[in-house]
Amino acid sequence: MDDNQRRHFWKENGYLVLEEVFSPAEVESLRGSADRLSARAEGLTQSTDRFILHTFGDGGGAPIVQQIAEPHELGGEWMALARDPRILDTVEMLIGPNIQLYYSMMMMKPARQGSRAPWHQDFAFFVHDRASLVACQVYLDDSTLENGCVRVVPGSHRDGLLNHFHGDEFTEMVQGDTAEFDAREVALPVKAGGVAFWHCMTLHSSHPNTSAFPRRAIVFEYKDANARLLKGSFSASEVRAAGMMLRGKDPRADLLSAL
Ligand SMILES: O=C(O)CCC(=O)C(=O)O
Repeated sequence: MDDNQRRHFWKENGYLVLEEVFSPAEVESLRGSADRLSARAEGLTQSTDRFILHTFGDGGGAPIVQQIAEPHELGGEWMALARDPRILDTVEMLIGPNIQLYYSMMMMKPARQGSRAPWHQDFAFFVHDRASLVACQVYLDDSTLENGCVRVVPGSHRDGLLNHFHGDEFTEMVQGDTAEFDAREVALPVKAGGVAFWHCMTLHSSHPNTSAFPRRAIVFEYKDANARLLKGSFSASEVRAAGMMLRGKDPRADLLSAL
């Protein structure tokens, strides 16, 4: 696909997969960094803001690291990855030239224990005044049907925000019957070194990892620097990301210089 075809595909479908963006040597080096990140959770018995742990089965085993929040704050290699032009050129094509990093999250999805992500739209977690945010997932391992690759509903980014609330409570998943999504879903297996992008309104989910292999991947959420947070559960990240301009013009620059 050339850039025009990619743009068109994205507009129609709300997702895009690029294979072989990073070389095997780069992936190997990122895996080593991911191992070092996980090692920092050694000795923890419960989750912290940084390390989200999970204990499986009867609770007798040691908790394992499921997710690591904001790895770009913990290692220069993750920040470099967030800034990599091979990613940002595509992000620019999708949301325009003024790009901020909103948050990052390492998904460890361990062998046989990585859990499912129910159907959701990322935008529900951080409603902005415009839907110009994009998730970019970089795969450190092959992502397969067996180890719980991401699934998307093509075109769902054009259908608006669905209800993620049960009464007053935000449930982190779309409420109601989701069988229709299962019927329309497209699974996105991507090899290590590949990258998947999805629109902040695109319905997506993933199944548990039933394989003997982990599915490690890092998600970067990028936003058009002009998009303003209205409400959301990522307010700490919003504070962290303030000033995290990666490319283009900071809309606050004129404001600040006028002070
Ligand atoms: O990596 C996964 O399995 C799910 C990722 C996801 O749903 C998200 O980052 O919003």
